[in-house]
Amino acid sequence: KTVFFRKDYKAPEYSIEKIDLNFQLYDTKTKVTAISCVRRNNKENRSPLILNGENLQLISVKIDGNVLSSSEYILDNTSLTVLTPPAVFELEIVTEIYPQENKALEGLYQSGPIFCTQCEAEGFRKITYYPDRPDILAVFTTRIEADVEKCPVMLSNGNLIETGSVEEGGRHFVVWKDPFPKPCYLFALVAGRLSCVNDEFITSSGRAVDLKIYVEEKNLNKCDHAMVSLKKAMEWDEKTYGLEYDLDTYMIVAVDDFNMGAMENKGLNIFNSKYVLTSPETATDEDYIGVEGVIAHEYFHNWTGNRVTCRDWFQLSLKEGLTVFRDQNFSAEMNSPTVQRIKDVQILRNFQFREDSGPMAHPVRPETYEEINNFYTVTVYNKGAEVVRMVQTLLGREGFRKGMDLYFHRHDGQAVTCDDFIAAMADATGTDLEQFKNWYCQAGTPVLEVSSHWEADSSSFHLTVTQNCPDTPGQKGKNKKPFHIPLALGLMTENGKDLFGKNGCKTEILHLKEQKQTFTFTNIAEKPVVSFLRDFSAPVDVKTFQQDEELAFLMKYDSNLYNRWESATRLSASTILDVVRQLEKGTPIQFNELFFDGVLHSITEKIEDPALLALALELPPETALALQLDSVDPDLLFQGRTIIKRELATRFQNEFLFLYINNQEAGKYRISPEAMGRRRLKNCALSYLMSLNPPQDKFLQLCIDQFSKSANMTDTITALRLISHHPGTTRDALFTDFYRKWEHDSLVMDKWFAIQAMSSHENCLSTVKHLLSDRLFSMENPNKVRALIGAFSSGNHVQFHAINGEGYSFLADMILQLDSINPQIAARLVSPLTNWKRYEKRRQILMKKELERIAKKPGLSPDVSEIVNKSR
Ligand code: DPP
Ligand code: ZN
Repeated sequence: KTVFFRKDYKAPEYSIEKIDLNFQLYDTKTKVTAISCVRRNNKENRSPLILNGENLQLISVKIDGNVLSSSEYILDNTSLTVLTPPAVFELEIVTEIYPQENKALEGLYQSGPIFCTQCEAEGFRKITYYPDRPDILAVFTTRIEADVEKCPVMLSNGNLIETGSVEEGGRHFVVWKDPFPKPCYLFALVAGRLSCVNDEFITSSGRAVDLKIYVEEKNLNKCDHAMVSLKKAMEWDEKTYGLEYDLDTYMIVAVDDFNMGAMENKGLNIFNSKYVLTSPETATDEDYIGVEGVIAHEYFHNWTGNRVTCRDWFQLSLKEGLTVFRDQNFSAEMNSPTVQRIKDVQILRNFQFREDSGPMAHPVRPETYEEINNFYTVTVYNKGAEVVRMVQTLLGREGFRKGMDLYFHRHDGQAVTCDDFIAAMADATGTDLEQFKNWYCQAGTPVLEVSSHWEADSSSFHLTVTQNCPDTPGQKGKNKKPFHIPLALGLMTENGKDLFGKNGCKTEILHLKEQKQTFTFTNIAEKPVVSFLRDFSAPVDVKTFQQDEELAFLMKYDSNLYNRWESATRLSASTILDVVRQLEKGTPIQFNELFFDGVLHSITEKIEDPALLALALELPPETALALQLDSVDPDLLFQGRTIIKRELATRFQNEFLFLYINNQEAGKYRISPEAMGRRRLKNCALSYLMSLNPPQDKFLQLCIDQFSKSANMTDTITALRLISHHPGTTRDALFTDFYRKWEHDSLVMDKWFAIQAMSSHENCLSTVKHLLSDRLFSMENPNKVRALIGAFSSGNHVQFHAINGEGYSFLADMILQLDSINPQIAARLVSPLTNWKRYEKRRQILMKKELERIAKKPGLSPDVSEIVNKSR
C-alpha cells in the first residue's frame, strides 16, 4: 500500500502550458491523442518526467514529433516515466481506453448511452498519461469526434470554436477551447443524444451568458427549478462577493450514473440527475432544496475552486469547506436562515461528530491518506465549512468580505493552500489567526464544559468554560493545543429579556483561547439564564450544564431561534436516553414531564414558522442518540425512542390532528419556504398519529387518503413511508401501486427502494435481499446502491444492527461484491461498520468479524482496504 503525507509535498518538476486533446469515440473503444507543451521548471536538474496513468493502452509516445523507443521510457501499471526529456518540448501520447467497460465511473465512462467524464480527484489519469495533480494548470483545447447519430451533442470546457464533419462516414467533430488555465481534475467531456434547456444571465457588468441544461429529452420539463436556482446563485455571488461569471456559456449536464452529487468542471458541470430534475409529482421538498443547494455549490466553485484551486489534495477543504459555507449562506438567504442553520448543524452532529470520534477521524486538512477519494468527507466539507464560518464570526461580515477580496486579488489563477486562505483573512483585517489554525490540523470534536455563578453582592456573573479534545488516530488529546473558539453568548432574564443590548445586538462573541477561561460580566442584577453557543458558533460538543427547567425555559423563550431548537433537542434527547436507561435497569418507566410541557407549549403557541415547529417536534435519529451512549444497545435505543414518540402521540393526539388538518395545502401547490414548512409540519403530525399503538384505523385511513390523493411527491412518499412500518396487504398494495405508476422514473424508484430498506419491521432485511433482484435494481448504478443498501445500513439503525448479525454480514457481502465494480462506492458503504467500538459486546464481535472478512479478500481495492484496515 502507498501512503501519502502532506509534509512530502514538492513543487512539480515540469509544468504544462497547454494541452490539445483529441478524442475519437467509437462503440468499443476511444482513441485519445494528447499533445502537451512541457517545460522543465528547474534549469540544472535533468530529472525524468513522471506521468500518471491507469487502465490505459499505450499506443505511442513522441517528443517533438519523434517516436520514443521503449528504452527511453518506463511503463508500469500506474505511470509512464520519460527518462531524459529536453527542457522544453512537445509531448504526444496516444492511448486507447474503453469507456463502455468502465464501471468505477472515474475517467471517461458511459452513463447509459451517454459518454461523460469524472476526473476529480484522480480520474484524468484514466484518460491519458499526464501529471495528474492540481498544481499543474494548463490551457485545454479539446477536439471530440464521434458518430452523428449516437452523439449529436459533444461538449467540453470553455467555448466552442469549431465544428464540422469528418471524411469517415457518419461522423462529425467539435473543438472546444477553455481560455482559463486549469488543473486536469476540472476537465470534462460529454457526448450523446441530449436535449437542452436554454436561458440567459446578464452579469453585473452587462455581459450575456448562455445558460444551458442538458438532459434526456423526456426530462426537458424537469429543469425549471435548476435553471432558476442557477440564476439566483449567479446573482447572489455578484451581490455578496462581487464575483461575476467569466465565460460566455455555462453548461450543466445531468446523468444517471454518477458517484458524487455533482462536479464543478470549468464551464461544464456534470450532475447526478438527482440534483437537476424536479417536478412537483416526482420530487420532494427536500429534493427541491437539494437541487438549489447543489446547483449553487457547483456554481460557486467557479471562483472558490476553479479560479483559485488547491495546491494538493490535502488542501481539499480550501475549496470544499469554503464552497459549502457559501452554499449554506445562499440557501439560508433563499429560504429560512434558522431552518438552514439547524439542518447544517444536524449534518454536523449526526454524521461529522461520529466520524470525528471514530477510527477514520482526520483533521479538516488531513496529514496523510492512502486513497484520496476516501477524504471527500463530512469533516473536510462540513466541518471545513464551520471553520470558515468561525472566521467570519471572528472578523465580522465586512472583515470577512475584505479577506475574500484579498484572497482573490492575491491568488486568482493559482493553486494554493489553506494557510494562504487564512493569511488573506488575517492580513486584510489585521487579525491574529495563528492559534485559529489549530482547527485545520487537529482532529476530534472539542468538548466544552461550562459552569457559572452569579454574585448578588457585586451584581456580577462568572462563566467558566473548559475545552478538551479527545484522542484521535495519531493525535493524543493531551498533546493537542487549545483551539481559538468563538462563543456566541446571550444572557437572559427569567422573564425572557436579553441582557446584552448594545446596538440591538443581543449576543456577544467571547473568545475562548485557553484550556480553561473565566468570563466575568458586571451589572447583572439578577441571576441570568445562559443562552450558550448561539447559532452553534463553533463545531464543539457542549456538555449539558443546565437543568431541565432552564432548557425548557430556553426552548420557549430564547430570542435566538436556533437555540430554541437546540434546547428542545437537548431535552428530547435526554428524555429518550432517560427511558433507555430505565429500560436497561428494568425499572418502571417515568417520564420527564418538563419535556412534555415544553412540547405542548410549542404546539399550542402561535406558529411563526411551521418548519421550525416541525424541526422542534422531530425526535433526534437513533444514530445521533447513539453518540451519547458509551455502549449502544440498538434494540433498547429503538424501544426508548419509540416509547417517547408514542407517549407524545397519545398525549397530544388532538393537537397533532389539529396540526395535520390546519396545515393542509390551500390552493395551488407551491415550493415556497412557507408551503414547504407547512408540509413538513403536517407530515410530522401524521407521523405521530401513525405511531400510536395499537394503530388507529382512522389515522391509517388518513395516511392512505394522503397517499392516493396527493399530487406532490412530498406527501405521497411520506404516506408510503409511514405505512411501510405496518406490514400487511394494505401496505403491499400501496407499494405495488407506486411501482406501477413510477417504474419508468429512475429517481422516483430510488425512493421506493429506500423506504422499504428503512422499514423498522423485522422482515426488512429479507425484503431488501429480495429487492436486489428487482429488474430496476442495479449494482452498477450508485443511486440504486445508496437507495437500497445504503439506506438499510445507514438509515435503519435497529434492523441493520439486528442481534443475529445478518445485517452486518449482508453489508459485508455487498461491499465485497461492489468492490470489484465500483471501489469508491463500496468504500462509502463500509462506514456503519467502522464504529463497532461504540456498540455493546455481542455486536462488537459480530461487526468486527465482518470487517475481518472484508479485509481478507484478495485484490481488495485500496479504497475499501484503507477504511477497513484503519477500523479493525
Ligand atoms: N463535485 C464535488 C463537489 O462539488 C467535488 N468537487 O463537492
Ligand atoms: Zn464541492
